[in-house]
Amino acid sequence: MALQLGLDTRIIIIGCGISGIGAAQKLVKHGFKNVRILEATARSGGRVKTGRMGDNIIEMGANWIHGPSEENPVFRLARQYDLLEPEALTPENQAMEIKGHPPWLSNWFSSSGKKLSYEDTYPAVGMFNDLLDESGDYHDKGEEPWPSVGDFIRTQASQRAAEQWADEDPSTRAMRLCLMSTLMKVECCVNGTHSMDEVGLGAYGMYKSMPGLDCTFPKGYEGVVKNLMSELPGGTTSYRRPVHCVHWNSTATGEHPVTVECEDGERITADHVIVTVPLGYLKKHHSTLFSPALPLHKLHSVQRMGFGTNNKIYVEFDSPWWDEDCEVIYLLWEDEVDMVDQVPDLQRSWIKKLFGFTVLKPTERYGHVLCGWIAGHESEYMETLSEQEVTHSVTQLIRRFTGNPIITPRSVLRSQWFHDPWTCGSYTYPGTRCSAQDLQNLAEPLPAKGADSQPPFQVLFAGEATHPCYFSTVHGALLSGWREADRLISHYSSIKPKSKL
Ligand code: 6YU
Repeated sequence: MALQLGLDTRIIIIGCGISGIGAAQKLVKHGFKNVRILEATARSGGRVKTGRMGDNIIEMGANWIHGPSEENPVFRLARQYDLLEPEALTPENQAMEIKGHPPWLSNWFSSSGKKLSYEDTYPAVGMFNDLLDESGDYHDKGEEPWPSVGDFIRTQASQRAAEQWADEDPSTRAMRLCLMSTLMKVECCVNGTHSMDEVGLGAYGMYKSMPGLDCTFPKGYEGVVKNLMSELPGGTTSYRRPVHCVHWNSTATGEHPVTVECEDGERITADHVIVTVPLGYLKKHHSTLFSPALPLHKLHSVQRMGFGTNNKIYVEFDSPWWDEDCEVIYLLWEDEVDMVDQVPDLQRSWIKKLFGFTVLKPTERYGHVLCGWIAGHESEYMETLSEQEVTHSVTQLIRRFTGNPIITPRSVLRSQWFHDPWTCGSYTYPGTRCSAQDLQNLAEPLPAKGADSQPPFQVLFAGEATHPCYFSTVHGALLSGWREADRLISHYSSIKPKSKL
């Protein structure tokens, strides 16, 4: 059988996140015997990271399966491993077309301590959602009349507000524009960017959503990781083994063209290395991670693609201050008529970037726990503060917006993805100068087949940032790992055994 060829080939995978695990699982399943994962930290899962807050299971990284339906491989695995609630499996849930924005029931609070009604909020929410939908269309149109999604939304919203809300009193118009500032901050979190001014209008539509109403894992996202890991032979992964440099195209090592140099000085030779480190890490360390250096076109794509920060701040209360059916709480600052998504002074007003909270459901399981969301440089600054300082700012914020001067959280817990040395941020977004070519360049192996006289596919690239339309997600990461495993599988399947003389 042709596939038997190459099964002894040495394959090293850098990173034990979902893409690295997926690549290893597929290679092992196909009979490759010499697969090894080198992971910098002491755990598997990377940005899939389940934690605890008291008795509650919470997610520090990935939260939902985005688009849980048949074509989503994470959904299929979660179903196979029996990790989901029955509701997530229903045909109705799988068929819902939400385009990345679940139709959650919301409560709106303003900075003067007022609760807004549905009538107050729906005109601006409707206009904003239309503008977001329209932003996605520019990719297929092949034109980019504004450089960024932020510019497009801001100009169009001002114009449409002047036309459509001309008869409203000035305070109503102002409140609606402030509401759009909050929704811009929501989008900063969704996209993992500092500002929507940094997300390319033409590139925004490269991201594709799948049908299905986003769902969570009652016992934690890491269930997927644990089940996948159990399919690998024991000892496949070496933990606390950061890689310092991948030496490729090397003729000095005899049979094996690649040498992986670990930070502890160990040097491991290989035929192929699959690099799955996050784009944030690659941006910071590319010059030391590869020798020879990355080709220029690949490096430019690493630099052009965006990688930003989105953090969570979990807050637990003794009793709720939101409606029983509420799924998301939005905070509206009454001085933000300019549709801003950045604060003027990080130290004094970083907390203004927090758009609000999602409510952990069901209440019977979680009690009264909210998850606050904050993106961008304000989020990176938040990471530098002590837990007490974060708790203080969140408490003051909630007191102001509820008008309740004594409300006090029982506990607070936040993530710190920007200062995680192996991630350096949260996830990928399409920057203003990006195109589909950049994602293609990120995924391109070194050297490409037939590029020169060196053996092909010495260094392969997987990870969420390398998926052409599902970047920034767990399913994108998994598919990218499977893609690179398939690349090697078909490479060895296509090699004809040499006939014996
Ligand atoms: C999703 C969601 N979600 C919230 C937050 C975060 C992310 N995502 P990994 O980093 O996992 O693995 C790499 C490993 O490499 C790691 O273990 C390192 O330690 C190791 N490493 C690094 N350097 C090394 C070295 N030198 N040597 C050895 N090892 C090294 N995705 O599907 N649903 O709800 C969220 C969310 C706070 C931080 C998310 C979500 C993103 C996923 O978590 C992420 O993509 C994958 O886990 C990455 O796996 P990986 O294997 O590639 O890397 C236009 C437009 C766009 C709109 N985008 C909308 C999409 C929305 C994205 N949603 C995110 C939202 C949340 C809330």
